[in-house]
Amino acid sequence: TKAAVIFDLDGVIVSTDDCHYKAWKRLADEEGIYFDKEINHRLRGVSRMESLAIVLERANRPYTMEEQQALADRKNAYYRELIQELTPEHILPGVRPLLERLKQHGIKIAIGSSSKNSPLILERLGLADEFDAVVDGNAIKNSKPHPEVFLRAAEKLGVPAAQCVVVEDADAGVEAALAAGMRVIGVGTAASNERATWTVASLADLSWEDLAKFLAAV
Ligand code: G16
Ligand code: MG
Repeated sequence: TKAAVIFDLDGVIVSTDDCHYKAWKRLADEEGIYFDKEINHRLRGVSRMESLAIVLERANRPYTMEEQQALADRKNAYYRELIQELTPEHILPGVRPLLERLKQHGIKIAIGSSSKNSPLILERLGLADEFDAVVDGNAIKNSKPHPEVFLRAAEKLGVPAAQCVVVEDADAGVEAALAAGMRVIGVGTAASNERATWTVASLADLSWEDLAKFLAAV
């Protein structure tokens, strides 16, 4: 197969989405801004500043640009405190065996994440050297649903976009992959996304035989 696989990080490799929720919730509570899991859902795959704009929709006063930057920095400090606790045991079920299979078959793998904290997360998980390419929030101008992150990953892998398959948990990420001209496997929250090419509840449920067939068709 000529295919390559690009993995989203948060929600696919590791459940940092709960850490994001806790950090935004702490910030919102301190600022007296209403925030719940439903609003949090809209932040998946979206950049930090765009996430803040969504959180501030419920604010009862305007925030200056300087204040917004300070809020984003504060949220990130809370978030980094939480992700310090990550260990290789937090890698989601099914991920490790899948990465091993892909490597055995010479299929290139990459990370395509909106998160500027990707290097720290990969390091905490012991996955810093596992991928052929990592493109994260530090390298891109436009966050998902813009295709930039996945297009850059394909470029770094040296594989045409049409031969890349993306694994995503967020609707914004599914749209980004499709906009990049890639096929997309929706997992977790995106398992119910009808726009995804293929869906599985969890990577632990993905059979290698089925995936191999899917990749061979690319
Ligand atoms: C992740 C999360 C988003 C988060 C974004 C930016 O993207 O899903 O909720 O807002 O990163 O994170 P940071 O503040 O760490 O730069 P992905 O693409 O890995 O799912
Ligand atoms: Mg995600």
